[in-house]
Amino acid sequence: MSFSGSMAAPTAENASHRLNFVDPDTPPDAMAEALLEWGYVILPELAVETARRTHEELAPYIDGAAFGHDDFLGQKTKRVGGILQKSPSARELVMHPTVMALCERILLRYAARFQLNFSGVMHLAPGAAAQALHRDGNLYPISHPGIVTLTPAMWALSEFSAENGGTQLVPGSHLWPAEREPRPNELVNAVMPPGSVLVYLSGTIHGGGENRGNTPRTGLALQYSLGWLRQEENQYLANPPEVAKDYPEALRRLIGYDYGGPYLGFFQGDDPHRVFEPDYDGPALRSSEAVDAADARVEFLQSANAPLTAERFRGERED
Ligand SMILES: O=C(O)CCC(=O)C(=O)O
Repeated sequence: MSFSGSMAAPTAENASHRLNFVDPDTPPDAMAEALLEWGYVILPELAVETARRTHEELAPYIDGAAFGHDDFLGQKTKRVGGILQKSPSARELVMHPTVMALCERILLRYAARFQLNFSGVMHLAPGAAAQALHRDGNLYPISHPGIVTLTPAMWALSEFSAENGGTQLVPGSHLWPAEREPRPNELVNAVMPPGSVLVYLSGTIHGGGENRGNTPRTGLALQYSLGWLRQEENQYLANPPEVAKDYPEALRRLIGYDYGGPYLGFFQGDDPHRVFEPDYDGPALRSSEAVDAADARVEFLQSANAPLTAERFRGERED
């Protein structure tokens, strides 16, 4: 399969014709710039084998899941959460270095740490209706347009097509005024083969597509958020210490067994990582040098509504 992308800014004219495919080997700064420009990027076939294993490990849970009880959750959509405990391979996807590089460049502007916010399968059976378009950032009481609070990643575990409900997106909508509604020709479907990932922003308008085909569309949503925000999915219940102790330390920290910033989230006055080291007997500092150093680079928010644009991101690197 070949992909044609474009780094030109999205307009109503080009949005319906082109998808913002970015070669996974693109340097992370340029990838972040494309994400900030379009509000999303699709990285084709980034982790095909890991996604295949993840799908296989999650299949029994998807089979046993119930359909949604309302239109937003989808009467023909199955959802499965707590993915990390269920799928060892998903633990690799959640820490994929390319996705981490994007989160670092965007979320670490506003927080000393970023964290896993949500893990969930979104499985659209044939006949699933299109979901209402929305911005994930509306989870928090910060009006749009504003800072980036989330960088959601949607991994294609099956093929994503326009026919089977590939996520609908509105390119450029992360910078639109809140009241602007998309016209039909401004919508695109994320079309991507299994193992690809769609990464978008808290302000990007999107929603599950309509599945007009005869095979299910299965996506794995892994969302990341600023470390000082409450996580959408309770990661400590989804991954209690007796389970998380078997995960790599970097993953434990990513799901929240870490500071969210200086003085945020400590345990017994210290790094929450301490829960895995009962004999630890260091000083109870309520922060660490690494967190303090990261915090020193965080923008102190004069306003949560100052948008992060690609121009600003590019200009700062050129300075
Ligand atoms: O299924 C999808 O493609 C997106 C679903 C979504 O955005 C949601 O459930 O909030």
